[in-house]
Amino acid sequence: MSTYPEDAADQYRCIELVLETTPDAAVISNLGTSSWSLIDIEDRERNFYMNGAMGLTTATALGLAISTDDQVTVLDGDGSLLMSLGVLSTVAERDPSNLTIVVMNNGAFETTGRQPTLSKNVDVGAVAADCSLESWSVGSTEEFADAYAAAVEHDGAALIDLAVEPFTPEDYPSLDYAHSHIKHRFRTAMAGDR
Ligand SMILES: Cc1ncc(C[n+]2csc(CCOP(=O)(O)OP(=O)(O)O)c2C)c(N)n1
Ligand SMILES: [Mg+2]
Repeated sequence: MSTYPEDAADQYRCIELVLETTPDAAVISNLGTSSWSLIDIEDRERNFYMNGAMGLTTATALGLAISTDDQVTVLDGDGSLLMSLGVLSTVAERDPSNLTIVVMNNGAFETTGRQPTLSKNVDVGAVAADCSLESWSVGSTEEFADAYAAAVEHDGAALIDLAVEPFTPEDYPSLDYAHSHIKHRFRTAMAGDR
């Protein structure tokens, strides 16, 4: 059974909005559909694709956010975040103002065949708030645009629990970069203006 509303947000369009709103942000994308969408929209040097590694997207972004002043935006998945939900308490404690977490909550392990996740039982926005993290729960592309702008402006870390329709690009580009290439390209881009 689907757990997302009929009129849930469009994941692809929301990622386009992220790049339009914060064109210079470092974007850390969950493996699978988030990374496939991101690379299809724009294969930027400041994209870090979590190619193969599930459950560590937000933790990786937290480490980055406390080591740079630049905007860091995470495109996590509901399945991935639920694997390591405790990271939200650490994010809230460090509270870096340059960190924005977007949870692409499609209620499914979409990348591996749309098996249901347990996000149907978890109010991710409420969990984040309970960890003392600023959070928004939104369910449409229009609401996302406003929430993302507010989250980036917020003086502290912020999370957006975004209900999205399950989405797998029909003709997504294969993400066949070596892991070392992704790391080196990203690190060079981030260190470039230092
Ligand atoms: C530790 C680990 N467990 C399982 C997998 C297999 N796997 C790859 S993508 C994926 C689903 C990810 O679900 P979610 O984070 O909700 O993202 P979505 O696919 O819905 O965009 C799974 C189970 C993996 N790569 N690593
Ligand atoms: Mg998912």
